[in-house]
Amino acid sequence: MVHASSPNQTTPLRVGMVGYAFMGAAHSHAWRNAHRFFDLPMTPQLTALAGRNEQAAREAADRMGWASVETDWRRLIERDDIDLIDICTPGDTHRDIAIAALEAGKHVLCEKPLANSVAEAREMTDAAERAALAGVYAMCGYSYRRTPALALARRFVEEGRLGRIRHIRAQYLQDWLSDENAPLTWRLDKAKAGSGSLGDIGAHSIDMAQWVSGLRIEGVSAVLETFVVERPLGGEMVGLGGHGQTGDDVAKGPVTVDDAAMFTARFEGGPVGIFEATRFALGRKNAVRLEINGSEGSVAFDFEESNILQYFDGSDRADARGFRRIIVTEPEHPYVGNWWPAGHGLGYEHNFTHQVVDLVRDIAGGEQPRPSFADALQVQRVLDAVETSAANRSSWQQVDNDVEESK
Ligand code: SOE
Repeated sequence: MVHASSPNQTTPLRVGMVGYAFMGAAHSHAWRNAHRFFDLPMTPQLTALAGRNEQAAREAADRMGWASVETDWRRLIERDDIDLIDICTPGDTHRDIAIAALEAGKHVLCEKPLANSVAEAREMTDAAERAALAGVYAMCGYSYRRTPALALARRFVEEGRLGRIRHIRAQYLQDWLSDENAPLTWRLDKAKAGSGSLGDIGAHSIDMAQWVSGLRIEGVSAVLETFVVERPLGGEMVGLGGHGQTGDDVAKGPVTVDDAAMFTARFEGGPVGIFEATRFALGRKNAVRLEINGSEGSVAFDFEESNILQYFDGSDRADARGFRRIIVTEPEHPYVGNWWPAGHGLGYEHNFTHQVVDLVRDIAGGEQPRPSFADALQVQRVLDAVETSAANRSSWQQVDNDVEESK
């Protein structure tokens, strides 16, 4: 492993990544570019990529800039020339890979949601906390924390610009499952993905709402729905929707997760929240929305206009009040100063680059990167409470927020 003490400009951080589909591509881009735009105390090296299909993994490695390939993640972890394991695989693999990596003294970046159950997330958190004592760190990839407009919203909350928070409204809307013939992929298989819209995208909303507001969810009442209960087999297990085969004789398999998740929530200190996550919102591609209303002001965000933060300042003159549309591209805004001149805008991939920047700086500085596995375990507890509530006709479910887990 790389030791946290006295890193310098030339200290490499040798990364081994497991998985190479959508998230793997986004992470590869980040590992390749972070140090080219930000001063980093360590330089990421794309040392090895692991995937079971050797030919496909080699093609992905060549395309995305990885120096070597392994066909077994265990071998990746055994290698002496790897300092950090980046987990970009479905949720059913997270626990085993993360724990083995941490026990081998490798730092870990793990895609969200942290695991497929609270029990797995708890084990991973225990392993992460043991490893942190030796300066080996783990972080979960709730990447929207690194969207500049959302980081600005959090700054406004911390500065007290919103006053006392009353409403937190979060939606995550996609439409790639609207087509009933879209094929069955791993994201629709409970054994692989843990849950559907809830864990895939609702988990982002939960993390984002809690992180921006600084408040944890205490309890929920939920509804889950599966609209299309079976789908054509043979879908790419790595991609999103696409077009499956049609016709009566097409073999189909069961969808075992929710298509849509909705819940009301109470936050600590009094605010109420409403959440919606769906992959059936026809026309909405990646509408990650958050609105917070306080006694002094409001903020509103939609990832479909990801460079904009809307801000209402209740102290403005009554005749001039209205939501301001802040274009979050000024050097004063979080992360933005290292990119383009004002007004030129950032995109989805920048979240992952910023995630790498923060992770590398924390590792080098001997600081726990956030969201920690403990933070992600708490999100997992909210997901669990939502599922329990929905299974019990929306009965109220307290979230078991452990006191020892920090926010
Ligand atoms: C698919 O719904 C997905 O790729 C999520 O898994 C990601 O976390 C989200 O950022 C984009 O959509």
